[in-house]
Amino acid sequence: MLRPQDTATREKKQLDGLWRFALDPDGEGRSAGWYRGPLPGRRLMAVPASFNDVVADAAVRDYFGDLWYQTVVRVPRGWAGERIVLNLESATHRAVVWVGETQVAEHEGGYTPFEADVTEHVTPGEEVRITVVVNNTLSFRSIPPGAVEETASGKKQRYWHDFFNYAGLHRSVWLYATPRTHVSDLTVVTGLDGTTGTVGYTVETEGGGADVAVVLRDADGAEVATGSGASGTLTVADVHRWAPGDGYLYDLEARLVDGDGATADSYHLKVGVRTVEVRGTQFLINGEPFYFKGFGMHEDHAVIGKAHNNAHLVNDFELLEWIGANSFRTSHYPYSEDVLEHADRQGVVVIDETAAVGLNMGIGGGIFGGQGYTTFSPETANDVTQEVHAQAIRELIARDKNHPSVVLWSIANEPESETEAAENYFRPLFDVAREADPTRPVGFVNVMLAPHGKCRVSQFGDVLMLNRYYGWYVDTGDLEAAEHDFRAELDGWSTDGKPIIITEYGADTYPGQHSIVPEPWSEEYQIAYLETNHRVFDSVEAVVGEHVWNFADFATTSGIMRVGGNKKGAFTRDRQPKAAAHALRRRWRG
Ligand code: BDP
Repeated sequence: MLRPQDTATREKKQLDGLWRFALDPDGEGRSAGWYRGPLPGRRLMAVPASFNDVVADAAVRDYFGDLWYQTVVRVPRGWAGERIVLNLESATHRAVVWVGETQVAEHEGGYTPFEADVTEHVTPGEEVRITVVVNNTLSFRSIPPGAVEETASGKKQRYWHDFFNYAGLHRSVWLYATPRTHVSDLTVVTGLDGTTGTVGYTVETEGGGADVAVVLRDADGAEVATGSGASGTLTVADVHRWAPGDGYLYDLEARLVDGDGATADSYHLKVGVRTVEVRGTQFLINGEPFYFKGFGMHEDHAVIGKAHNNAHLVNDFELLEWIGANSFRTSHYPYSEDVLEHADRQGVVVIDETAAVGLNMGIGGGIFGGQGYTTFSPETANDVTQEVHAQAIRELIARDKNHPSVVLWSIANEPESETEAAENYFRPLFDVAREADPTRPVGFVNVMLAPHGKCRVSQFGDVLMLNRYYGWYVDTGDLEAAEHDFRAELDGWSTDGKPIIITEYGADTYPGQHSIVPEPWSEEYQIAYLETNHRVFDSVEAVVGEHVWNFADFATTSGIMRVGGNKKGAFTRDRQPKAAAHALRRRWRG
């Protein structure tokens, strides 16, 4: 799906702002037809935002079920005769959308966009009511999974991922207009042959016959290549490569040309010319070995929760630059497209992950064992779940396939992977990813419970991504043992002959907690822990990356393992450096 754009033939209108908002604890809104008129009550909600922390009420924060959003918008009068589309960048975790009294869209999955052609339901120049019912309940049929359990105090939402289940309209909502004959999709695949770059392109069209013309311009706007036809390959002599630290972008314009030679539609795509390849234990970008330095992150901020915000976006990237990070993982869900576009521009490398987190009943919220369910079974994660998961992979790749920053797909974080059931569940999902994108490596993130020799899913990945907490969850406080045990495990993984990225290692640290002796939770221990891990990585050739868990402290479910959130950040939640941030900066910037 193409992002809404303003071009010579297109116009977009952002619907962000204050929307009417109502919780629906009795689940009556759908049958009562709340979309037929103004929502009950007087509450307003910011869009984009997670609703949870905006309202000062525990019952709202922990609410699960249907939540309703509504706005009234005037359709620009200049859009008469155009195709008009309503686009939601994310509705967590699912939604139904009405325009006036007509249902126009339904979508499962909280972190990928969806849209509806609403041309027949709106009149340019007039107002229209848009109502969205978002549902944030997690079940064994959702990605991520969860369960609603009966407790002495009523029904409670349970889930097995270690971050707060923020929900709502986290990203922008758009109304946009395109010509009836329009570009509906665009795919590029880039290559390098010495100093010559290639840009293979495919343009999909809807709404009638038109010829396709493409133009590639450099960052200064000078034309460097042209092509015609729905697909083809452009060559660029003396290409300026997209590379880590050098986010050089060309602009590809796809134009539909009608019988008179006039432009019927125009769409622009930023293109970074680079290659990605796994060779033996190396991860190559533009044919050169790349070492990942950075973090697993979260979209997580005070008040707005998981909402996208441009000031926070720029600030987080400034901090990545300050500390010397060259990459991050979108743990544990697809991030806003604004994040990917910024990574493209900044030359920051991204491991792009689906929202499949918590598919492991051996672990939950940092606590091992005893979750009371079997991960894969007809009643828990089953064929239906697998199809929802497959769709999540397809939608992630469809959205992000053209970003040069994205070099690797992660189809799940720490799922159960040591059983036959896991092997059967995941085998076809790797095929789904490779079919959707034959050009990038695919992997999943392995958990400590499935070490080398026991994991039955890592055989399918091109890269090994390992989350390991030697010195924290195991060998707690004993860094000497941690160093020994971690190295021994990595020696095992090294025999697989694939690159290893340590996608998580980290120690909870309470800022301001100090200790002369190696005391977990102290700032000194976090540094000593990281240094121990780094000694191990530096001694294992197959290790091609280190992503500290986490970039910043973040909100999670409350419990005996967490003090005001997960405190493994190098930065605090409000982005102040802990001592470890300075230590990482010394290592990464030299
Ligand atoms: C891993 C998870 C991550 C957690 C982290 C932790 O991948 O989401 O937050 O450990 O325990 O299990 O801090």
